[in-house]
Amino acid sequence: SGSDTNKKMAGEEAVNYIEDGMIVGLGSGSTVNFMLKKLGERVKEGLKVKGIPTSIKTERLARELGIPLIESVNIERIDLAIDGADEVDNDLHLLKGGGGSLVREKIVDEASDKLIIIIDGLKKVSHLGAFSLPIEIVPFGWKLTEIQIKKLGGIPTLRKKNDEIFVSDNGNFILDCDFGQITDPQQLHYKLKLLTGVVETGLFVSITDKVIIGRNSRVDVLHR
Ligand code: DER
Repeated sequence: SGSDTNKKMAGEEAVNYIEDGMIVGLGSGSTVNFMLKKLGERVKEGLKVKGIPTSIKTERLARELGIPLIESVNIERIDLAIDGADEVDNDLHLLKGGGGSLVREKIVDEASDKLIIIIDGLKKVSHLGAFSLPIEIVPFGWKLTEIQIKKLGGIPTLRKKNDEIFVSDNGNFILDCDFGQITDPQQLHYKLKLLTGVVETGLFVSITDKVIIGRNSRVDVLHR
């Protein structure tokens, strides 16, 4: 599909920013999967990298592709993280979590010296919020947390997968919350993060260095 072509272009362009000897944060999602396939080729050609995966699905694919991985407990710094996003606004703030990996993604992405986001053009928006905001919450008392989120103006939906409650790699639930247009992502993130049952939100504010956009059969690069 058109967006696959765009995702592939963006993903493969991002690999050009990976230098020999780097520790690289490996994001999650279908755009990142295109990046991983290209990175696997470069590793076969001799590129020396160590990857830190942000989800079990990324870990599996990276292993399949022969990309050397480092244990998360041993990680002390990350040179470059490459990740996808569901929406990117004009200040390069992100709405992420569509794939359910937002907690490990944010741990890696915010710790990294550099963060490159790879998207197809459809995800570049003027304001975040057309896509519901994923919020990872503790399963205990999840309906009480849901009530707190409603008080902040959100309309939460418990994420399901094949009619079962979706459980993240960290054993938590995810509420996909409609807040309408999000004009101040920092403020909304802070308010949500204060709620006891909230583990993390999909608002990645002021941490992106570069966005590589695949659109109209070319790649555009945006800098913060
Ligand atoms: O969950 C996430 O934040 C992922 O990055 C994901 O939403 C990006 O999705 P895609 O690359 O499959 O479109």
